[in-house]
Amino acid sequence: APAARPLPGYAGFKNADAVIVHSSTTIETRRSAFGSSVVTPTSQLYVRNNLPTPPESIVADRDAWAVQIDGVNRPRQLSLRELKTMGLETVTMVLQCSGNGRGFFPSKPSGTQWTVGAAGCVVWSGVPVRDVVKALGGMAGGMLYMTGTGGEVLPAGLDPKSVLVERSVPLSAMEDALLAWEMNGEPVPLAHGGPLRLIVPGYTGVNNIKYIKQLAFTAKESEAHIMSHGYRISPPGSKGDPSQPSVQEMSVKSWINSPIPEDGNRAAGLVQIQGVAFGGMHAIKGVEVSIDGGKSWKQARLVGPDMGRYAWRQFVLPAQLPKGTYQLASRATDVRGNVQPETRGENQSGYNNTSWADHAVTVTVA
Ligand code: MSS
Repeated sequence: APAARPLPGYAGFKNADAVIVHSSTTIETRRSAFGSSVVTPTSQLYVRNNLPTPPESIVADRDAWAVQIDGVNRPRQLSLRELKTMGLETVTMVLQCSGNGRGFFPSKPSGTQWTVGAAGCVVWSGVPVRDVVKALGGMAGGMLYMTGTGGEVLPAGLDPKSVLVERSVPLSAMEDALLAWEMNGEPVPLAHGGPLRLIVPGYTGVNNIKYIKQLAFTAKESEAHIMSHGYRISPPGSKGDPSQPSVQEMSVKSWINSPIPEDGNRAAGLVQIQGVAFGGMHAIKGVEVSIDGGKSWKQARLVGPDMGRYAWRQFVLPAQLPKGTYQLASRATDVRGNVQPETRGENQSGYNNTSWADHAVTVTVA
């Protein structure tokens, strides 16, 4: 086996045994490392950076970090110190890369070959965006989008629009959005967007802008390439363009984390089949588990605390498994009745894979 890549400096605090380092900007949580405790420890949460990580110096004096708020009646710059006086809320949210599950597309779309580990369930604390808007006199008229801009220093000599990390989401997403300075009980580490990150619950990873330097209410979507052409659901064989849907709301999905082939053979007998399930925008209603590749299903039990509709739930199905080979699959349903589909939605870049068949595992019990 090739030697594992070392952790990049900005992610040196990660648990090297719990992650797969794909590149200096992409780190995936191992399927075997998700555990059964709902919240994903920061030390094993995935990382996806579209640009080099900003220098550590931006987290040296966190309270001094400033974000420009535009598209409100009194636009101005606010420091993190000021934001902390304006409001406080906590939301537990599944942070999931739009490309999570890309590795299961037979077409092998270009990009990181994530399987299940470009996702985690994270507790975020910060000020509700709607409180900030209120404090600045309300939103200016005619605005349709909330547009967040990342604070990276852009590589010189390039058209800024081609590299800038800037994303627009519909105004409806503002309702539960936060400007967050804390995650999992600690100041947000630089690797995950500290000192300040935009959190858009229910929306795919890319919409959650790290080291946010500008939050604007706008009449139009951002013209940055990452918005206009990147992260679009393009038909296979075509290029992204602004007419195609952008990756936004997540939909219902689940997968099994134990038993899995990576953990070696299980002893025959009672096995606790377990995994995670989330609805994206809506809470999970139930999860079914199959041991025969989807021919028959049994209702699993939801385990542990319910951290709200944007969080994931652990599920378990106890099963007596005699010696043999089993195809284990899980299929989640949200409270709106949306059922996780059998097949992926084909698209050029391998986004939004929620197929239960793709996420099934073949396990041998000896
Ligand atoms: N932000 C910024 N500023 N930059 C970058 O690069 N990326 C994205 C988000 N945000 C970025 C941002 C992505 S793309 C993702 S996923 C996320 O983030 C991740 O996170 P973490 O913390 O995990 O790293 Mo895909 O859809």
